[in-house]
Formats: sequence, C-alpha cells, structure tokens
Amino acid sequence: MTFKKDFIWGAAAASYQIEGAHDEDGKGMSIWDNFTEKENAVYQGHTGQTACDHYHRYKEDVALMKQVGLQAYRFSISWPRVMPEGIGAINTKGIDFYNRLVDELLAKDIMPFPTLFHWDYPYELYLKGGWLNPDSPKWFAEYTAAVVDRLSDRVGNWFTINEPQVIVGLGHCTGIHAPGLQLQKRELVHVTHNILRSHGAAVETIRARSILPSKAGIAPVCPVAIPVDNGQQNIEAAGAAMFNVTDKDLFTGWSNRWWLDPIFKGEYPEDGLKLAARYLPANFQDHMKSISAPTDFLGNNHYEGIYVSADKDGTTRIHPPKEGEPLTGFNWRVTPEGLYWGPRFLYERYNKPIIITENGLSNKDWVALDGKVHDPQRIDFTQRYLREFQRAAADGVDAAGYFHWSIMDNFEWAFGYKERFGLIHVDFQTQKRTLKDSACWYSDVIKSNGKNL
Ligand code: GCO
Repeated sequence: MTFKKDFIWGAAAASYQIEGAHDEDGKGMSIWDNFTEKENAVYQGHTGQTACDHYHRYKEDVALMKQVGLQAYRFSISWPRVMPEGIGAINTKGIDFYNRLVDELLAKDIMPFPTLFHWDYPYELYLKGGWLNPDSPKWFAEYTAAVVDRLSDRVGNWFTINEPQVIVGLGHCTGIHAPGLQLQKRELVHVTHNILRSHGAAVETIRARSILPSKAGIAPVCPVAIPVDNGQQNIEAAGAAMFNVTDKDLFTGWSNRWWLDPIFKGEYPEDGLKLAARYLPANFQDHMKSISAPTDFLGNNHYEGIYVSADKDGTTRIHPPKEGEPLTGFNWRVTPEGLYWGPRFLYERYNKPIIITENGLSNKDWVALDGKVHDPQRIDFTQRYLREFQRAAADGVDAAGYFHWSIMDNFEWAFGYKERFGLIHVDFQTQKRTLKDSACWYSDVIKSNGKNL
C-alpha cells in the first residue's frame, strides 16, 4: 500500500510555540504574552518569550527540515507580529520575517502551508472584546488581506484557523488557555459564531486577493469515536457519537457538527439549533453563505480517540482505558484507529480531501550518552497511526497529506516546555537542535511515500 502520488508529507509548528522574539522588531503583544505573566497559568511560569528562537534560527531550522526530507511545512503567522494592534498599521519588519521564511522554504523546495491564526491573538483587539466583538470577522479579514497581499505570489495553500474547538473550550470556557476566560453559554455561542464568520471571511479574502491559484481550508481538532469492532451497530454508534450535537459538546466547543456543518453545508445542525438558536445573533442566517465559502480540503488535528460500542438497548457505551493501556508522555491514549475512523467519518459526511494537519505524541526524550535522541515510542506511534490513515485511503477516503506535530520540541501552552512533541530535540538552555531517531525514520517514510510503513 502507498499513498497517492501527490500525497503531501510535512510537519507542523506554530508561531508562539517556536518563534520567541516576543517584543522584537515592532511586534505587538498577543494574549499569550499576557497570559504567561499570570501566576500559575503555565507550568513553572514558562513563557514563549524565547521558545526555540526560531525567529533568528529559521535558516538552520529550514535546513534541518530539508535534511528530514519534508515536502511541506505548516507554520503559523503571528497576527500581532504583522499588525501590532491587530488592525491598521502593518509592521513591515514583522511581515518580512515571513517573507524570508517563505523564500528559504522555497529555495529548499519545501512547500509553505501557513495557518493564519494559531491562537496568538492581538492583545489590543482582545481589549476591544476579541472574538466576542461582532466586528472580529472584519478584523480577521483585514489581517488576512495584509498577509495574502504580501505572500500569495509565493504561497498557494492556506489554513485559516487552528483548532477553533480549543479556542472556545480552553480559551473561553475553562480558561486554562489564553485569554483565560470562563464565559456563559450565550457568549460562547457568539465566540463560536464570530470564529466561523472569520474563517469564511478569510477564505473569501484569499480568493479575492491571491496572486497564485489558492487552496484553503480550516484545521480543526475533531473528537473521534472509534467502534470497538466492525459490527454495524458499533460503527453506527461511533458515527452518532461523532456527529450528534449535545448540550455539553456544543457549549464547550467540542461538537463536530456545530462547527463543520456551517462550514461545509451552510447551516447550523437542527439538533444544535434546538439548544442554541436563542443565543445566536438575530441575523445569523445572513452570515451562513460567507461562513460556507467553498474550501478545498478539511484539515484535521488528531491525537487520541475514544472507543465506543452500542449497548443492547441502543445507547452508546464509551469504553474507558483498560488497565495498563499504553499512554503517551501527556498521558493521552494511543488510539491509532482514530486515524482510520476520523478521516472516514469526516470524509463520508463532508466529502472533502482530508489533510492530517497535526498528529504525534509527547514523549520523555533526552540526549543520550551517545549524543543521539532515541525515541522508539514516537516511531511506533506514528507508524501505527499512519498505517490506519493508509487503510482509510485504501477504503476510499481522499487522503491528501500528513503533517507530523511537531517539527521540533516547543512551548506546549499551559504545559510550557515539559512536553516534547518534536521530531527534532531542542535543548532550551543552549538552543542546540538534535535530530531524533524518529526524524530519520520519518525521512524513509517520506522517501517511500509510505510504502515501508
Ligand atoms: C493543539 C495545537 C498544538 C499543540 C499540539 C499538542 O492541538 O493543541 O494545535 O499547538 O501543541 O496539539 O498538544
């Protein structure tokens, strides 16, 4: 088995997690610059002020990407680096960093796949209400235009927003991510609606202004339900668990259909409207056309799924982890079939090529006495997940690409530098990079287009 010929092999990272240079060259403040100053918000008070210092070391990092053999690199653009106040003045030095990065990638034959927004929201716009403000889609479109005008002569692939689920769920509901809010149902629905509108506005802006022919999509993290076996009823139970809208999922940001039906079908799902119509802005229907502006692919970040089966009375049973089941460094479950059933269910419902925009694990990696970083768990994990994605492709899913999370160890949000997700090890004291065993293994996978999995 192989993937299709033009399958895209890459790895991913995000601006606040790797760039550092938090106040350099005119960059504005982001909500993460602010949040990391809050006591006990982040493990050991870590911040992204320096992170991997990628802002200064991007050439070395791109050279390492080349050594791994990446065909594509998914990075994100820091909105406040480009527009310090979020709207208005453009920071030339800030956008120049991305110009140089794109040039460097292209010189090495690596396709740039920028994400316009991966959580480092401009603090100045947060002061104006952030995603709660009905003008926020307009702000996002203005920023998108600034970026597209300057990069789209060389960039043709775009992701709009990373993991809107986490923006709502962790940023605005539980508050364990920036901006650290714990909003009420009505407000959460407004935040969601404005993020959906912003995604649509960004797609429209890309289409209207791109110099190269453009491809665009969103990069959500969709909760995946895995049937415990291939029994028809269990498959149906898993499909229902993935797509039914429940009160709990909708308001906390985790309902797949509440996000994806508007984008791909141009309407909020009926079962969701029963719960939340009264909280939506009165004119929400006027926005659905823009929200569903046609996209080219569906990104999907995937780490762990849940196992489900159908009970005799038809109810869905969720199976907790078994005793002694394998867990990652983060204590997340190892559920490779998620990369079969997630893409399959999503493809069956929305019929868009699926790009895995993130997949990987955190692991307790260190530099061994022999100077190398041995991470057999990462190799085994990735091999298992990729085999399942390949199986999905063999069963008819349009599997278009795979981006490993992450190209290098980085700032893992509320967990600081405790969790290492990289193919490349970073010593955060010296900034020394070391290719892990998994990076060498991944090179071979890319070379064989997955034949050796
Ligand atoms: C996310 C983000 C990444 C994380 C990764 C590991 O999924 O939370 O997109 O920025 O670092 O997922 O948690």
